[in-house]
Amino acid sequence: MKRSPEVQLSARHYINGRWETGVTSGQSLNPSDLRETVAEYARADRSQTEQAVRAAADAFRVWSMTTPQRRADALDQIGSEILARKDELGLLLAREEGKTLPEAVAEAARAGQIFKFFAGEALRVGGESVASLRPGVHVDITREPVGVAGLITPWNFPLAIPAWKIAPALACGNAVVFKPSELVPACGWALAEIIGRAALPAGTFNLVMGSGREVGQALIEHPLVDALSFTGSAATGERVLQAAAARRAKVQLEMGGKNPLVVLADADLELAVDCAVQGAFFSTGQRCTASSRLIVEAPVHDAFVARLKQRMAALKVGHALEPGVDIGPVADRAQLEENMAAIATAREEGAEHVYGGDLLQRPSEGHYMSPALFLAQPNHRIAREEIFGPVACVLRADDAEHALALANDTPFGLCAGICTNSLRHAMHFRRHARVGMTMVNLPTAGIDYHVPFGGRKASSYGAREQGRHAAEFYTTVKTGYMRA
Ligand code: TXE
Repeated sequence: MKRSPEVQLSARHYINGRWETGVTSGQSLNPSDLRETVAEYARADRSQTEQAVRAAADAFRVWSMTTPQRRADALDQIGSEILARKDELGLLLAREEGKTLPEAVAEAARAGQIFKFFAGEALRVGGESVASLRPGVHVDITREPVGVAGLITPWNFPLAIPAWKIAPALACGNAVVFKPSELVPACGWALAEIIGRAALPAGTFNLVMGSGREVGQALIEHPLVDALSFTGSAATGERVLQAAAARRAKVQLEMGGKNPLVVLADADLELAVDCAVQGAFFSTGQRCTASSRLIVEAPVHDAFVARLKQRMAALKVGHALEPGVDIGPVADRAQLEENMAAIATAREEGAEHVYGGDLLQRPSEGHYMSPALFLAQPNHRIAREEIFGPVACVLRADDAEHALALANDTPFGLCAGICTNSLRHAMHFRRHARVGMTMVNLPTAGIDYHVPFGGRKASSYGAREQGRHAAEFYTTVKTGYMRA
């Protein structure tokens, strides 16, 4: 097995164009091998966060007046460097977050592609001209940058999620203060290190690391932060929303999911099982788009469960850098404990255990567990609450209409998938699933970067992320009237 390198990074904040040590420091560990410290990182307090916000507010005056070409060139340079270094960045990601090396390298490449995409978008921020109701008057509608964007990200996609917030923010002319999750500071730092080389005016992009309670809270409450984009838990999202609303800041939230994958009796069963395995268990189930509710029509229920169980037994759980591993470790101890507690609750509530859900020993000490599958009732907590681990349940549906009703019976509304060979059922499901994204004969997880991402209900709030729609959040509309 390939051993992870022993290199330990020293990750500092990036504030006003300078690398700064923290008020205190912390360590990130490799969840595949807890003996390995991945990074020693700087932790900020409120006053250091304040410095970053002030630097961004000053830089905004300069950056917001740069030409689209300048912004496009900077983003293109960042994207090129990420792509050129995707293997190295992927290795760091796999070591720090625990997703398998191929998944991690693909995510690093995705981050590069996102910067490239928004390099183009910097040139395309436009407006419209409208005939006025009054003679001799011209009306135009333009988009301007919002100001300082506070970007708060989780640990599960430590390169791609920051990229899909930072790139559109900069493309539209905003200044950025970026706070990555405490679990993955080295990935945040690696991105900042590349962005720092793109010759942006000092203060245009700032990285501050540290706790959510201190750094995150300081950012969401700061009166100079004009826009807040957050991805993480529902509880923290609620806090961000309240803080933003209290001072009328623009806000965008991406939170959890409890995404259904419906399998109808006419589906290609092999394809449906593939979709379930990929959607529920890859990336260790740590995706807000994970298929954690598998809703299966009665005639194929037992055959589906039997095949899925067989496939699960063949999945290899292990060190993220080991070739052939399908599922890496859980990202940290707290998440592993939550997964185990959810499994215990499922058993207590009477969900029928089908497979897995056990702690596993591997040659290196890490947060390993086998993927878990239960047969559940719609009222079981395993069928209602986001677990954020490799844990899925199967719900039995009487027919397609019942399957749709079960799919919508959730507080969440991020993504919903259906496996069917019927165009009629597929179209009906796409129209009536109360979510932001639908998938037909595809896993619920796995998205394109050039189209909108986001959901409804408890999953998301505010404008969509990604693609051209990202400009909705990172710009503000101005209507100009003029008599010539
Ligand atoms: O989230 P938090 P965590 C869900 C998933 C997981 C749970 C906990 O269910 O088990 O969230 O993960 C910052 N003010 N998702 O603890 O705490 C924090 O430092 C401002 C789903 O990582 O919400 C981090 O940078 N910021 C999700 C970010 O918020 C604060 C992906 C997210 O942390 C803050 C990850 C505060 N008061 C977890 N407190 C998805 N939708 O994909 C914390 N933060």
